[in-house]
Amino acid sequence: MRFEYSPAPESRAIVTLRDSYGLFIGGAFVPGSSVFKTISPASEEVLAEVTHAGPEDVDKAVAAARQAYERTWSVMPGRERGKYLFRIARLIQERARELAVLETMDNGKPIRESRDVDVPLAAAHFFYHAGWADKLGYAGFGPSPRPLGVVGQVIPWNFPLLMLAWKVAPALACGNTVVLKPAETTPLTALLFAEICQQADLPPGVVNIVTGDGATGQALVAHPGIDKVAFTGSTEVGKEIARACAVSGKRLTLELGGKAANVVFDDAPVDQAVEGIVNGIFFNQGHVCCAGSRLLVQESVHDDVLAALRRRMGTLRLGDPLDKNTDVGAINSRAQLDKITELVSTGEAEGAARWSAPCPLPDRGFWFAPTVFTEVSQAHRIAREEIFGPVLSVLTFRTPAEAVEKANNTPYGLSAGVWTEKGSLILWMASRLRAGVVWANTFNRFDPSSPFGGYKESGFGREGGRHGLEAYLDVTGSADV
Ligand code: TAP
Repeated sequence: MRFEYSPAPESRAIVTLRDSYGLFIGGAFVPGSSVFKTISPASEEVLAEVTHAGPEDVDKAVAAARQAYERTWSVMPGRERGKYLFRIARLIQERARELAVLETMDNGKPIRESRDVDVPLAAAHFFYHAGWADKLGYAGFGPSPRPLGVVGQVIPWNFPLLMLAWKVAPALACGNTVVLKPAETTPLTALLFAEICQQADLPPGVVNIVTGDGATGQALVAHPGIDKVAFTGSTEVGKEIARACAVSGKRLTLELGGKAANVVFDDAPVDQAVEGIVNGIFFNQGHVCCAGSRLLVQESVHDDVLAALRRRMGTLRLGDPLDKNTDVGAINSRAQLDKITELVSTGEAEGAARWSAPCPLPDRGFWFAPTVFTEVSQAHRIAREEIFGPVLSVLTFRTPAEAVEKANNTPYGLSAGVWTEKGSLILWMASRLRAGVVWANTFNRFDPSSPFGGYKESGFGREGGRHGLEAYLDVTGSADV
């Protein structure tokens, strides 16, 4: 039986868009060298004009961050810094609906996800790190770990506000100041966050936000006034940044791409596993670094799992991201849609069997129907490369050892999932999977106290938890590291 849903759109009235946004430097919005437009990927409507930061603007932002670091933030006691972080966390909660609607408008993700995942988790990161600010001496890094200085942070478009929180909260808690560059296609919630910093009376220059494209990011990471670079994005750009930072003395953490295996054993409850598979690859349109984009299913249950999966995919509702019933929103940009389309055609050309959910696609905007490929071999590009879209590649295995070998047969190592009733098998698998996070009988669960990061080409360094603090502290010379 199929239920018909009436439209349930979230109102846009809570968001006040400005026609034009400046750069956030030294606690104020200032003009920059040129401007660009940010659009809604669901309708292609122009939302606002945003400033492009050139090298001279990046210079000003770094100078503001240095001054704030030296005069205010690094000398402020941790308990005082913590109060600002608590204030920011509460303001994110107070303005949660506004942030969620704006995120959905600029990014294209369903409001259900920005409202229930992105924004609450962003607030949770500030709450969590606020608690650490006055306890760094008890975190096991020695009695007085020191901040690093000015941090340059570059983030992608898939979780704009959440990635900002992952970066800004620990940096500030540890006594650093930041210059952050959001992605070109999703700058608006970072600019609203700048307003929240003003509302929280955060001292000017502690957080600076420079909008722009890859060239702005390049100018930021190469700037000699930066002490540490924190980057989340593609492996390709991550490698470029690693080269740019080599021998500069800058500290570096890289959170890069992934091609996670979601491994389903024959004793797993099929309906629960199917929910996990759907959440693993279709959450946020598959624009997730740790997406379960390779399904490894035990051969004996392949047909049952695939039949249940296709049935479930047939019920996914694709469309207006602001509709509270929408499961799958818009692809973030035309460029990303072209990339997904190209990789899907290579899957077909290389002989894999494609099945896409029979959902109508809106006329305007960027859309891709949830898609699953069977008859995939490990050599196919769709099994090796990160698609970063709602596309699942299915492979089979017979034994746990074969599952481990296939799961680890990737240059990436960010996450993995295991579905089985047997606790011993979960532990056996977890100790052999080369992935930063292994989920058991669930997928895509995040918590600020849990470190997140990769192996191999998925990057290095951890974000979240006590491990994440270390990336923002100078712990050299501490006795009990
Ligand atoms: P990228 O193209 O790498 O862009 C990431 C950020 O870097 C953007 O702000 C981008 O600016 C900027 N950038 C581009 N070229 C640069 C350069 N040469 N120097 C410095 N900065 C530069 O990635 P994306 O397409 O936005 O994001 C998708 C990727 O992020 C996927 O591979 C995904 O797996 C990864 N990701 C990883 C994680 C974790 S935690 N591991 C989390 C989320 C996403 P523009 O936007 O202006 O191009």
